[in-house]
Amino acid sequence: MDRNLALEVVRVTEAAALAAGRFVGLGDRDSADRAATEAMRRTFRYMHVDGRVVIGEGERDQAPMLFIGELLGDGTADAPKVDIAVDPLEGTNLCANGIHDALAVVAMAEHGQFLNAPDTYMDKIAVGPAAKGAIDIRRSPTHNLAAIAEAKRVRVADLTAVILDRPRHDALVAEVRATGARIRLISDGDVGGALATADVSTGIDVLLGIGGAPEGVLAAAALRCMGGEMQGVLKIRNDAERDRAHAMGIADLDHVFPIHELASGDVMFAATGVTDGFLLRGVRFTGVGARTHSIVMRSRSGTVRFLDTHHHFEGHPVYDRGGNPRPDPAE
Ligand code: VTB
Repeated sequence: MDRNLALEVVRVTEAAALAAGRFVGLGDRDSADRAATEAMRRTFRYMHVDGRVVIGEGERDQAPMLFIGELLGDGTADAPKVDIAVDPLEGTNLCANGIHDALAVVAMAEHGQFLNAPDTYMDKIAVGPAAKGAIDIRRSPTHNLAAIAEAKRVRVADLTAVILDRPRHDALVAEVRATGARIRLISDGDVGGALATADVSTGIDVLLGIGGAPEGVLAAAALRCMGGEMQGVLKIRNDAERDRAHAMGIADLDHVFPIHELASGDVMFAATGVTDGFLLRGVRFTGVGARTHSIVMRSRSGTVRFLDTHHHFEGHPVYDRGGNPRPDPAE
């Protein structure tokens, strides 16, 4: 993959964040998600890739756009073939309620490098580079926190864990509290929580608990680029989910996915803040346009870029007109 693609793909997350940014706090999660999805899909048509969605808004029959299997990019003969993982609005509730860490997210890899994750839950543990090698999801949270503290040369009481605020995590929260470690409960958005572990400025040391499996692949892509580590185990709740996992080629449902099985090879990741979050500021509209804050990175070089972009709507290219060899099937 051309290294410039990473800088191209940030346009896509910026466009999605700008679209969702209009819906912050309006209490309408579906419209916010639709706006982000439409903007992302339109902007992708201007990228010189022959892409296929592997993590998206759902199966073709439930998702009108960015469904799994959808082709993205200009699709010309010399375009690089890539697999694309998207979450146009990670944290639809966060956006609708105007709270912390709603993001627009895209990851890209060469064909076959992302886990084709079913839309089920996944138990996750994620840490930044300073605790790489210290985690083992098969061991207890108590054990992992002690190992992370040792790797970081701090006390367990100095650590902060991010955990999704859900009843399913009551026992986890009680156990973490018993170790003396601190907790940031988040109402949604564990991709943002995972990203936060890899940057010391956030004060977050580890993400623990059960969230979406597709979000696990996006988090793994980000942490590959940032030199962190992550492990995941699918949490299957019923026969339908079991069948879906099997259909996607996962035979052993108890398998521990190390980060390299979630996202392998040369990976690119971009995210733009919709609301202010751990790492990124949200969209701010100005009289003439808007400012967005994004992170763009590649696993091969390990370069992490933060982009503070000033958008001027008057001079903005019209993304949905002409010049595209791959016709839009919706038009
Ligand atoms: C998870 C998490 C996401 O939604 O998918 C969560 O990974 C849904 O969990 O980051 P519940 O079914 O318990 O609500 C997010 O928080 C936001 O999409």
